Amino acid sequence: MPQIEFYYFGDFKALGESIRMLLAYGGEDWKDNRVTLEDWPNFKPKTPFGQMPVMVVEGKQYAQSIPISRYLGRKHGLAGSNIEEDFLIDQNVEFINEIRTKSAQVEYEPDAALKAKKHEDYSKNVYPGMLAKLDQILKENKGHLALGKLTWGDFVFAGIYEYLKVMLQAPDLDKRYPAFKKLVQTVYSLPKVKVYADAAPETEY
Ligand SMILES: N[C@@H](CCC(=O)N[C@@H](CS)C(=O)NCC(=O)O)C(=O)O
Repeated sequence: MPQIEFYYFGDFKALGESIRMLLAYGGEDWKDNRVTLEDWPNFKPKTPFGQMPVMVVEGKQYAQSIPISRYLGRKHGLAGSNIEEDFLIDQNVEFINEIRTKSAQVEYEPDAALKAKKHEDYSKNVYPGMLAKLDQILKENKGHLALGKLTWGDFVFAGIYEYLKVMLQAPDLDKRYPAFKKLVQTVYSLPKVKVYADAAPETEY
């Protein structure tokens, strides 16, 4: 029986992929439970927050994608070497999360006309500044999210990147910000992550 059971929607990388990649990077004995939309209503009430991802270690359930990623990063030598360095990783991971939540306000707007209006507004007034800031952060950190080296924050970025492109309605993000795609490739090229990704089911984002 695997030591760690991981649960997330099978058809998506989104909030689950950083954890899958960190489990692979750490050489963990883990099972990648890819939950279907059909099975989800039955599993949902059994999870801590009614959401996935969920990770089960020694029979105990843990939830929330960023804390799980942080935990695995600490466990596998991808955290800072003091609390100030940890702060810098957290700060920049939180910024990515802020971009995600802003774009979710648009993407999950049920009224189609309002959604289009919000998208136009955010595309003009919100996203450009945030994306330019993120690009600047990567440039100041030698292509990484923080500390000028590989940290668990890079896994969060790489895991969520394709999902962000969809949420931002920005299929041209690779072209506009080549540093983004390069960081994704850096993480996916790590040998154990590559083994995981090559064997993983194809998902769009
Ligand atoms: N803050 C949570 C958000 C988790 C979340 O939004 N999960 C979504 C999938 S990406 C979910 O489980 N949706 C199904 C539902 O709410 O029923 C995290 O980062 O883990």
